[in-house]
Amino acid sequence: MVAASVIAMSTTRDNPLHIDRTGKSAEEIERAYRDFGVVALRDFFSPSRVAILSEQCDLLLAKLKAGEIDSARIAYRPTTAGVKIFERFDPVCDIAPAFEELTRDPALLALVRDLIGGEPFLFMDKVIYKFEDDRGYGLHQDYPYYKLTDEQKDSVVTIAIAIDSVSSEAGGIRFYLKCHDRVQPAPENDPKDVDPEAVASAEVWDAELTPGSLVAFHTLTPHGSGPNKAGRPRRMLYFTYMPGNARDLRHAYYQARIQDQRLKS
Ligand SMILES: O=C(O)CCC(=O)C(=O)O
Repeated sequence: MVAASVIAMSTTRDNPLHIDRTGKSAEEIERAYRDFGVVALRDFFSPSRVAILSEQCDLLLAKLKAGEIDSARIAYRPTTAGVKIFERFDPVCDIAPAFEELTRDPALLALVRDLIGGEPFLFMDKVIYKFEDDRGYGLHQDYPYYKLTDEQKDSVVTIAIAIDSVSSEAGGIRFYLKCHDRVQPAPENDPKDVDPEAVASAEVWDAELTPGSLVAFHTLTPHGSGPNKAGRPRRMLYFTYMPGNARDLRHAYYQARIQDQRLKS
């Protein structure tokens, strides 16, 4: 049974996309993920766990302000006025014990195992703070950014965990449903992104999440986000998993990111 408040947020009433984990079988969750390319599970983590994650965010921010964090893991984005603003730590788990512990949470790993069909390896981990006026992300699929092989594309999942509540006003994420069967055409000047025209007829889902809820989305699911107009940060964790040992791939991904950071600074 889908909760009434959730139905109101969904694009269609029969859409099992945004579901309450209680009473849902692993098969139902996996089917929703396979069909739509995204599935949201409400209140996956308890309020006390969320409080620990929130404290971890505050601690990291205090370290950032004290100049104690290596610049290679700090990323900025533009505000709506085009000013550079701090956005995320990427990677983060090696400097954040509460996040690292969460990546090994048994319920989370069981979910990921079901979705990727193998033993999860943490390929990418980051925390996005999305402060007020952060402009958000253009429409994209993660796949071209991760430099994966064609065989890997169906077995990579990102788990986005809400630490604060997420809504369109707070720079929430829009997911384009049932578009994860291919690499979508890119616009002329952004070869890694998705041309909005290519998915214009797709049904969309604007994520509305309570703290502790999560969204699992396929590496080919087009998504983007708007500016944060909520007058508060909108903090989310992103863990990307793939099966097997992807240590070299993870290393190559982060080496390339560090190189990019150096070129930008
Ligand atoms: O957190 C957001 O607003 C979007 C993040 C996103 O799209 C990404 O990291 O791929």
